[in-house]
Amino acid sequence: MLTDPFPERVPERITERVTERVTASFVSHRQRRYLLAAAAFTFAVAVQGAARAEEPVQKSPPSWSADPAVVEKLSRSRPDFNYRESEVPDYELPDVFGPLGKPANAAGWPERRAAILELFRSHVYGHRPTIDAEISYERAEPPVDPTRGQARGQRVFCVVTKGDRTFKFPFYLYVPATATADKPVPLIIFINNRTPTDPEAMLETPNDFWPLDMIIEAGCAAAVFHTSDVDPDRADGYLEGIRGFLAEGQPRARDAWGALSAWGWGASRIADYAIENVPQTDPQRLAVVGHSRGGKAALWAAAEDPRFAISYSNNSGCGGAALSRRRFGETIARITSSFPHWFCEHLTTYAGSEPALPVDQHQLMALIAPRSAYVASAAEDLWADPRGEYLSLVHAAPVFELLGKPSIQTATMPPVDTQRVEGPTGYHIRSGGHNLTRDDWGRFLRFAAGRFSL
Ligand code: GTR
Repeated sequence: MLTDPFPERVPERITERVTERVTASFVSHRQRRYLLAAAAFTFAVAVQGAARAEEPVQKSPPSWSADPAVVEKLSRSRPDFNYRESEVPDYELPDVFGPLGKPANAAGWPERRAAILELFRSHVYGHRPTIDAEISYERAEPPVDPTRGQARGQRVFCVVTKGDRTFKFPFYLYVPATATADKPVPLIIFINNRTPTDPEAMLETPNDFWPLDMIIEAGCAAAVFHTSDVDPDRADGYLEGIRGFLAEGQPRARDAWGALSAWGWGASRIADYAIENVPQTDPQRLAVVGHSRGGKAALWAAAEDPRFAISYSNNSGCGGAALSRRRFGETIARITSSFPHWFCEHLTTYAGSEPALPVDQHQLMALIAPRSAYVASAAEDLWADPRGEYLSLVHAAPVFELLGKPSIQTATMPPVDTQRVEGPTGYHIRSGGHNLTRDDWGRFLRFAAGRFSL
């Protein structure tokens, strides 16, 4: 059992200076502990020096660490899972550049990227099939406008036709009333995994999970679809969703796509629709957002579809932003037995043997580089491993760097309820539990304003 690798109480300002760029994928967990111990020592010397000179030591807010009371409570309620930093097993991450190693320069990245993508497809999310079907769109009656004149809405069906069979899924798209083809706006596509969106209900009660009012006010167009309309969120829903439809009822292969990938595919079909049919939206400024299982899908959506300029994952945890090798909170064994339909079947091979998995989730962030990856955690959502979610971004930094877009590299986490933005990457940890709130959206939209020059 190892001690916490991150000296939480060390003021961040000083730790940052000493540990910056200690993030390359070839630095093992053990080496990092050594470097961080050195950082702590340097800090102690600095503090001593400051005390001698009788200069006031500048106080920075402490970086986040889990509330011991929450750790205790969760450890009691789920004793089979680890919530203690001190019990995170020693681990060594796969090289962030994948099996081909670090290239001499950015020109070598596409080949590395392709190899990593293939590993994720084969071992984690599955391969999407070749789509031998026709895809078209049907507009239904326009929906009511909960923004009261600030936006124009559409209700659309994506229609997939194969021979004489069809599969349809609906989505909503709202464009700010001021957007024109000459002044197109970013489009933020939300993968909704909770209560289906109902604009009628939003007339009465604003929707905090998908706050259309905030998105429109920020100057962006907004689209939303429900996960289960594309592929049911049930282990026995295969034949009712797009996967079963395209496979013509054939059982799925061990490395075929899971529901997370199908949901990401749905987001890409909305992107297609907007690019072709909604000139008020800007194809260069597309974002995809998801919470929890939707957050896992949003990351993979951006890995599969390079048109997404930003991928936001909120509390995405295991199989999302969190490093699997930390085995903190939810594990591969748990997720593949509770939600076997989310991933490719092959992922079950790594239940209890994470070190054998040829990739880890920092490489999922790397697949998004040099585009934007935004990770959000919640302080009490230890099941999703906030530190593991943050570290994925940090360990992807060498790829962002290679591609000329330096990203978050600071090993210590930011304090709760603050936002850290570095180049194309962003992170925050909100106080409270597992949820997507207006507070999270506020930070997402601030980040979008920066990236999309709003
Ligand atoms: C949990 C699951 C998580 C997360 C969450 C959600 O039960 O263990 O991986 O995805 O559901 O989607 O809300």
